[in-house]
Amino acid sequence: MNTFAAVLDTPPQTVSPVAPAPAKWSVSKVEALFQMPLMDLLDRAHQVHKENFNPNEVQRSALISIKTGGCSEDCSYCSQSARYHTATEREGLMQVEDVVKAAKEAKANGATRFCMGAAWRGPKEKQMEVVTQMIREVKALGMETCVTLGMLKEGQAEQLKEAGLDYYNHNLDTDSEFYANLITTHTHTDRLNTIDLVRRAGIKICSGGILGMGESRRNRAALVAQLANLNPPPDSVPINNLIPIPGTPLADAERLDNFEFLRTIAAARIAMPKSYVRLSAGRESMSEEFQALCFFAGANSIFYCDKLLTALNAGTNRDAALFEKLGLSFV
Ligand code: SAM
Ligand code: DTB
Ligand code: SF4
Repeated sequence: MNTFAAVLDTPPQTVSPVAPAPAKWSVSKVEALFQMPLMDLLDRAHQVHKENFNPNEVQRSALISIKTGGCSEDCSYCSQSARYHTATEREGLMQVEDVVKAAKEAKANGATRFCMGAAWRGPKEKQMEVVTQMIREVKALGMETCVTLGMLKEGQAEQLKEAGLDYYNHNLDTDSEFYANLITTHTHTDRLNTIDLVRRAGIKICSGGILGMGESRRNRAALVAQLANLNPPPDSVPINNLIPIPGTPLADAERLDNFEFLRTIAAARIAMPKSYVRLSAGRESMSEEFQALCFFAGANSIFYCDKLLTALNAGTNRDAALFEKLGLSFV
C-alpha cells in the first residue's frame, strides 16, 4: 500500500514508499460538512478555529513572481502557460539583488513570509543555484521563505532546505478525479510525488487549490479530503478563487457562488484544524463583508501585496483599512 492509496478515494497510484497514513477524512464525510445548514457549518468551523488559533489574528505573506510566463505546462487557468495567448509578458529569472530589494520592502510593509513563484514545470540545476541564493539572502533578512517552482527531482528539495527554505508551495489544485480535465502535461500523482519529496526534506508544505473551475461540490469535498489526508496535513492551505484570465480555456468559467466558496473555507478549517488556511487569489473581487465571513469561517492567512504573480491582489492599503474595521491584527 503506498502513502496516498489509503487516503484518497481513488485507485492506488505510484508514489515512493513511506508509512501509510490512517484515513481520516473520506470524501463523503467532507461532503456532509458542505451539506450542513450554513449557520451550523460556520458555527462549527469557528469553534474549531477558536480552539486552535486566535481568531483575531491573520498571517501575512508577500508574493513575487521571480520568473514570469512562457511555461511549458497547459494548466487551463494560468496566464503563464506558453500554450495560451494571454496578456502576460514573459520575463526571465530575476536578479537576486532585485528580489532581495522587494523582500526588504515587503518586510517593511509588515509581511512575515516572502513567497517566490516561478513559471516552470520544474527548476533546472542552473536555476536552482540562483533560487537557493535568493532563499539564503531573504532568510538572512529574518523573513520566512517560501518558493513555488513546480515539480522537483530527487535531491532538489534537500538543496532548498540547505539554503534555508521554510515552505514549499505546491498545490493539489483540484480533486484527483477532475485534474485531467484541466491539465494534461503532468498528473495529480506528479504533484503528490513532489509534496512527498518536500516533506521528506523537512520543509513545511503549503498546498491548496483553486475553486470555480467547473468542478462539482463533490470535487471540492474531495480536494479538501485529499489535502487533509496528506500525512501530515499541509501547514498552509491556500484556497484560491479562480481569477478568469482572458485567453485561457477558463476565461469564461462561471463564477462560483460565494456561499459555496465560504463552505469550502469552513470545511478546510474543520478538516485541517491546525493549518493556516489562506484566503488567496480572487480577494480583489470579494467584498469586505464576504472576506469578513471567510475569516470567521477559519481563514487566517492572506497574500499581503498589491500584485499576486501576474494578477492584481486586493492591495495593502485596502487590507490595512479592512483589518482596522474588523479589529483583526496581523501575526
Ligand atoms: N509553476 C508552479 C506550479 O504550477 O506549481 C508555480 C506557479 S503556479 C502559477 C502557482 C499556483 O497559482 C497554481 O498552483 C494555482 O493554484 C495558482 N493559480 C494560477 N493561476 C491562477 C488563477 N488564474 N486563479 C487562481 N489561482 C491561480
Ligand atoms: C497560491 O496558491 N496562490 C498564489 C501562490 N500560491 C503562488 C498564486 C496565485 C496566482 C493568481 C494568478 C496570477 O497572479 O497569475
Ligand atoms: Fe506553469 Fe504553474 Fe502556470 Fe501550470 S500553474 S502553467 S505549471 S506556471
